[in-house]
Amino acid sequence: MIFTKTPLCLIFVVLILFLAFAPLTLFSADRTEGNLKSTTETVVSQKPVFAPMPDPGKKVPIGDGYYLIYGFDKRPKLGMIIMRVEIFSAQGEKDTSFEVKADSGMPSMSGAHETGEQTFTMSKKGVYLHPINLVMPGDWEIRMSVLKQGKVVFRGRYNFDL
Ligand SMILES: [Cu+2]
Repeated sequence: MIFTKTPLCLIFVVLILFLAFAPLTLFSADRTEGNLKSTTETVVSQKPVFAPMPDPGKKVPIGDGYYLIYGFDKRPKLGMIIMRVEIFSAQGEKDTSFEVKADSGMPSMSGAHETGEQTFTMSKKGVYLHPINLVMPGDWEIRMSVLKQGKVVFRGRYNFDL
């Protein structure tokens, strides 16, 4: 009698244990995932990512078929240079409804030369312009943000040696 009952009892106990702990396990897995996700989002919002851009003069896609072409008034050298940016639609029409911002500095001297994000001005010919002061030789980085109606649609960086 005992021998026939034991397996049934065992199965019953295992079943009850499973029912009792399964929801807990699911819940804690869910929570861990939520925590991880929010941690990642926090990191992203604190440190925006700037992807390396193609060289000056080349098309840089900025989403929705739009692209920009950036360059400088002269080959970057010590002193003040003017960065110029033009934005075009997929049809190749110039678009001046964006806002372009940039910060620049030396990655090897983080915080030493950064001016903070500054907004480009618009020339009569529809070119976004911004002066950048290259105060010493070495590695430089320009971090550019393109905004549409206040929202960032593109971030890119240009690294060069002086
Ligand atoms: Cu420096």
